[in-house]
Amino acid sequence: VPEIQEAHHNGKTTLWVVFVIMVISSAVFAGWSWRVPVSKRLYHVVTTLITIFAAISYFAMATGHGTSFNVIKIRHSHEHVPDTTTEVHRQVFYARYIDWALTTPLLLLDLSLLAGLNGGHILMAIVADVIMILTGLFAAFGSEGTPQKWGWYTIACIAYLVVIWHLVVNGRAQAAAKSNEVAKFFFAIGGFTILVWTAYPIVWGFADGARTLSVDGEIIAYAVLDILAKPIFGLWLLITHAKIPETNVEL
Ligand code: RET
Repeated sequence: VPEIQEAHHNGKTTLWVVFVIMVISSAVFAGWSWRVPVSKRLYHVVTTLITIFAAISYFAMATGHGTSFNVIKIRHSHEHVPDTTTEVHRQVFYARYIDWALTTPLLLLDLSLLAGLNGGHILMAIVADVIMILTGLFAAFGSEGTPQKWGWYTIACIAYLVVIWHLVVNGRAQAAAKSNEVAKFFFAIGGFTILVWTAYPIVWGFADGARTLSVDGEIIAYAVLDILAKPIFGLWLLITHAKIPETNVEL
């Protein structure tokens, strides 16, 4: 009999709660965008799309879709008798990766516009980010639990370092060129982003990686991070954008 690792009551409830939070955030951000002139709506549009994608993804997960079981075969070797295997079937919510593949580029776009990054740097950061998410997806369904999955994980982490590089080096330099206030705000919200984002690969390591965190624990951990990375990030960005005219983008 395989060991089944899947969502239970607490996990499922959490998915619904976050779904509702994402819907409310989307409504607030969309309503807010109508109150600013069309030419100043870019951050509002990007930020609203982020929570709309998240709401769709959470709806899928809460209704039991966007998920699949990863079958891990664990081999046990014994002396004198043939090897035996046991199986772990762990639920993986691949809907998350679809969400992240769309929303993390949009979050980076928000930060890039804020800093005033040029097109080449924006594209590089976003491509590295998409590579990070897709290789993370390969890691999650990693080859029946073989060490190869940590290979994919390593590639994803390297791609993540490229993303951070763009924010820390290019982002800060460009933001400083805009104004002192923009530089300060970029440092704060960029630092917040790096802290929150870095928690994802850590949670992953205990959840899909080592499988020591239960599926419910994983859902709750990602729920907290998703709320920080999307609605809280968005609120902070839009409120501050309204206060600092140099954050305006003419696009
Ligand atoms: C994975 C596993 C492989 C290694 C790395 C990861 C990084 C994920 C990140 C996700 C960020 C998500 C956000 C979501 C929405 O709000 C794919 C977990 C480095 C950084 C911000």
